[in-house]
Amino acid sequence: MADKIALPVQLVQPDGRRVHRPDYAALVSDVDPARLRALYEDMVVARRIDTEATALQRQGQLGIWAPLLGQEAAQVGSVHALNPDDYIFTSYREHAVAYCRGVEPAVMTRMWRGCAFSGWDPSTVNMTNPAIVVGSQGLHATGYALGAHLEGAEIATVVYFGDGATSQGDLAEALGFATSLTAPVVFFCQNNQWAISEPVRLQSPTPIAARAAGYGMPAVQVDGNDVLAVLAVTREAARRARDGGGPSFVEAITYRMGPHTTSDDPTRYRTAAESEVWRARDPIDRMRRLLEREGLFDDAFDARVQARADDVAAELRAGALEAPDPGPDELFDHVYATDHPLIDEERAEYRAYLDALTAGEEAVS
Ligand SMILES: Cc1ncc(C[n+]2csc(CCOP(=O)(O)OP(=O)(O)O)c2C)c(N)n1
Ligand SMILES: [Mg+2]
Repeated sequence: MADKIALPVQLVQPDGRRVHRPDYAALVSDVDPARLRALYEDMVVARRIDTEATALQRQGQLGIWAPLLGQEAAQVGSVHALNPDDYIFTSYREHAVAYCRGVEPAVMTRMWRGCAFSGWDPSTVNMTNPAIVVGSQGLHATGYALGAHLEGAEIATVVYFGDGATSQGDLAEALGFATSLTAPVVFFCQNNQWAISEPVRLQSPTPIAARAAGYGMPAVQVDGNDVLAVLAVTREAARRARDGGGPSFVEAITYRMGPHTTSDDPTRYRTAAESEVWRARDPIDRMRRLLEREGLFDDAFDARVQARADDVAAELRAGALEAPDPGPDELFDHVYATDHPLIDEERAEYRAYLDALTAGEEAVS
């Protein structure tokens, strides 16, 4: 069956030229030179955060890291479309979203270093901690959006997930509930072509966005390496949610240029030729070419952006290395919001066990 999805929305070509697309261009007509430069800077800084965290993992300072390399435009463009009171639910790869939302880069590394059970307080930035259980955040977002809708809050809730997550039951349930109950949620799928070693064609023989029609929700495919196009389509979907128009589905077509995580070796399952094709579509190069064409890129700006990226990377490294290890008791602190007798009992039992170990060591020495 033929899909009914139009060509992916694109506003900037890989060579930096603008695409004549008045309908979507109108949604970003307010994006002035300063905002264009800010989008570029955020992408460069996000990539630097990613590089630094990857280096820290290779140096044994983080247990694992999930690189966002290649997905900077999908993340920066979409988060720039949101208001501070819009609420964000994410998976484990949305470091650029977290950065733009105001999460300190060093704080992002804590979970990956194994010294925090999650990371930040979601209520301070209106963005949840990373969901590792693939697709689970779809249901959390739909529930949150529904609650906001019932309370009359005019906000959008955005949920980020991958192409692989669309094969999860949780996502199917979330899409069903969201349309049946008119939940103001934006389903933002970063189709980065791979779910670890499984190519997207195994997740869906039709375009992923085409599935949304079956649930009765509007969907759009966008060039996920085009930060302006992503900004435009996400603004449209978020506005629909805030205006009571219900859920929308955005499929951002992008590419995971790096490994799934630092534990993965993608050369075992994909070709260098494929990666080369996507290297030519690098989202940061594209934005740089646009800025150059429009006379907005010069040495001073370049130096300023690089200096900012270096500062953020230094902060990330220092903060990650300084993060104190949690005490063993902290394991019990976040199970329930309030005290619970069973947890108290388990904490006491675990303490007694640790004391016995220490006593044993002292006896031996
Ligand atoms: C419910 C569940 N099943 C399996 C996994 C293991 N797992 C972690 S990431 C991943 C692939 C997810 O791919 P995708 O949704 O495309 O996101 P991406 O990693 O590409 O950003 C899998 C299978 C998991 N974390 N949770
Ligand atoms: Mg994927």
